[in-house]
Amino acid sequence: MRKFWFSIPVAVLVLVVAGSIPAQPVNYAAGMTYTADPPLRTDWLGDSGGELTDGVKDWAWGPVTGWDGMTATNPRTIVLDLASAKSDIGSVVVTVFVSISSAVPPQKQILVSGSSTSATAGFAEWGEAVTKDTGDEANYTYTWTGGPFAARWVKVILDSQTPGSHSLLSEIEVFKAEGSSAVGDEWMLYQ
Ligand SMILES: [Ca+2]
Repeated sequence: MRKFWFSIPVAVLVLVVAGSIPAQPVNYAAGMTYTADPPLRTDWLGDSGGELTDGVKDWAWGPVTGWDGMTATNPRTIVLDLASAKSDIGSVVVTVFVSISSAVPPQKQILVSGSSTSATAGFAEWGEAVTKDTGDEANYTYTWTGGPFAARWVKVILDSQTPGSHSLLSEIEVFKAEGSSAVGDEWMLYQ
């Protein structure tokens, strides 16, 4: 009996501690490769090849890459290769650099689609990534949620605000759908 009464508070404590730590979202896009169509203007902002998946998204020119509005047609697409098939993509977040004073506007629209076939075929449209246009000089976060969906390749399609406008971005994240863990479910019983 003594052992029984000792073990219950310890078990509750473990559940409380485990339940209070928010799970870190899994970003499937981290460090992954991508292709762009039309090609990114690499001589201009200097994307060394991985700026959109390197985790750096400060509001500054350094982490930014994209398309020069004077030369790139709309729409402008990025296809991320997640390296292996995923079954549970829950959200996609695109960080867009906006500087009105430098003539870099928000995007008119960003659409998200996914494919399990290849980087060039089999894409199903998932929906629009939306943001709140604050008018600020800031990064705008365009977010699509609606999964879980399966895919290996994720495409984002940007339409600039008006023809001739730049599309500049610093990061694309593809998050695993959040699900409740077994520990989380047990913790709920104690609330
Ligand atoms: Ca980045």
